[in-house]
Amino acid sequence: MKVRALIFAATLGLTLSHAAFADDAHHIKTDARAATGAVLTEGEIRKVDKDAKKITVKHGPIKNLDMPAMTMVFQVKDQAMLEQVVAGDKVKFDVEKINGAFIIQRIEK
Ligand SMILES: [Cu+2]
Repeated sequence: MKVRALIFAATLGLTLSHAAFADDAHHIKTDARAATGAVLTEGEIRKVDKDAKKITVKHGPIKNLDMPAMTMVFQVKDQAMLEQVVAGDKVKFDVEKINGAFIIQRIEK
C-alpha cells in the first residue's frame, strides 16, 4: 500500500508544471484533501444577502482554488447557510468552483 501511495504521489507530481519541489508537495497534499473532502478556508463574513442568496466574505488564501486572500461574493449550496451566519462572524468554509461559479459547500463558525 505504501508503494502504491508513493507511485500515486509521483504521478501527481508529474502532472504538475510547477518546478519547485515544495510547491509540488503542497499541491499533492491539496489534491489529496480535495479528493477526500473539504479544504477549509478562513474568512470573515462581511454581508449576508438573503434576497440574492449570496454571502460576501473577506477570505484568506483558498488553497484548493489557488486564490489569494480578498473580499468577494459567494453563492451558497444551501440557502440555510444564509441563516447560519451574520456580518462580523469569523468562519471556516469550503468553497468549490462549479460551472464557473464559486459556491460555498459548507460553512462553520
Ligand atoms: Cu476570492
